[in-house]
Amino acid sequence: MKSKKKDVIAIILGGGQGSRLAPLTSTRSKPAVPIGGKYRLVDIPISNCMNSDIYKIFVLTQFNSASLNAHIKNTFNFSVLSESFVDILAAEQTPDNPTWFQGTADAVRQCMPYFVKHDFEYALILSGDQLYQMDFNEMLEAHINSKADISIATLPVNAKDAPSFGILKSNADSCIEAFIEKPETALLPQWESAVSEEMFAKGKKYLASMGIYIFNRKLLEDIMADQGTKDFGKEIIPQAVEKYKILSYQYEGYWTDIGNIDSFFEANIGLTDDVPEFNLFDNDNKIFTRPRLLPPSKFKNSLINNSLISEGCIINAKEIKKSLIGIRSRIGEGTVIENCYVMGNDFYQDLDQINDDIANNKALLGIGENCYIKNAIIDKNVRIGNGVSIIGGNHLEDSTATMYSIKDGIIVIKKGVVLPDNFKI
Ligand code: ADQ
Ligand code: ADP
Repeated sequence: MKSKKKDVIAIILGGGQGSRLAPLTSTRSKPAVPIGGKYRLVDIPISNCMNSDIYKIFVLTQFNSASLNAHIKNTFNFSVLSESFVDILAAEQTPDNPTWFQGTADAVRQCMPYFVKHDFEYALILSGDQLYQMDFNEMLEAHINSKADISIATLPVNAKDAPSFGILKSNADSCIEAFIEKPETALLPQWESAVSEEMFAKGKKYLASMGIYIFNRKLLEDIMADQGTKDFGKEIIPQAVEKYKILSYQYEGYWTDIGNIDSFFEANIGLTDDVPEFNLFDNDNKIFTRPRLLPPSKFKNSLINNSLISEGCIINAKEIKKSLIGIRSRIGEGTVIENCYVMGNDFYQDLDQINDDIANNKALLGIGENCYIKNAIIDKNVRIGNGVSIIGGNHLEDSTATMYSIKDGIIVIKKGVVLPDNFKI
């Protein structure tokens, strides 16, 4: 293991209510949502920290789910390294704080007593719902060299995306002179920046905040002493622009927000591209996750194209294309799966359980025979019978039912539900 960065703590904002990722977040906290077939959302920022030698990591979450605790405890056990940890800090009611975290800054404020117990000079504040690989040391070096009080990682975006982000303007020294959180489209002409020719050609003329911040410790402590501010994007950063030196650390690599069902689905399916923008097959930038000691996946008569198949699967499907198949998935003969993220299962059924289910006419864990599933997310531990058809697409309106939700044409089958034979959506 590489040497540790002693003077940095990382604070991962693990999520508010998680409503934009519902129903994936209805039984678990956002950082525990599975991605990429075998990972969890929180693995991305934690791996970026580890790849940058940062080993003092806090994950702030609105509620503390059993799955998040188990995952962190079993995966990121740095106890052999002194002063190295991944700690989950969940919103808690205390006599001073009767409420949940009221926003990103409030989450950091409520957890300050835990941070200040540690030795650090810089706090690296990260979002928990982004897919990217970034060396935070380069950003830290730029922050230190420029003698900034705060640094914000930024990237050029186009006019369609700009209203979803904090947009800023910087001077020739890359110091931020103005910042607006999520501007209306009508205001955009005032917020154009000078960007590289390559970015300009793509229409990416606006510099967006990636929600990745470095604060000097003393300044963070001072800012957090003001009880009135609840949010970094809406209050702290716009107010700080007037008072402090804020560096725009420009990044041009792959980065995407995965905070809602549509972007989460697109980012996952993007991993099945011939050359995905997010590289899981990288010797240096590994994505760390829980090692599960599962058997190799087994296939029979299946045609598989542009798909990621995780460990421990039993696959007899006819065809799988442009899909991610999660750990321990079982897929029956004749089934076709297209453009889907199947999250897999937490356990296998033994033969007795399988025989009981067959005797009781209950669908087995996994996906049955002769199903057709397209444009869908299948959460964990789902039982889909035979002859089931689930076809998502823009022809469907957003809706929520007991067993599934539809968002932006993507059908999300909820965790643990049973869809009987010949069920159709
Ligand atoms: P948003 O992503 O819209 O904009 P926000 O919803 O506040 O901002 O979320 C930032 C991160 O904090 C997310 O990972 C979220 O899950 C987490 N979070 C939100 N509320 C939380 C809470 N109460 N407790 C713990 N974690 C919480 C921000 C910035 C923009 C910037 C974009 C880039 O405000 O300026 O452009 O990020 O994505
Ligand atoms: P999620 O992916 O939804 O966050 P959890 O992590 O809470 O799920 O659940 C995963 C854990 O639950 C695994 O460790 C698995 O061993 C266990 N588990 C869940 N259901 C069963 C079951 N029916 N039989 C055995 N183990 C189970």
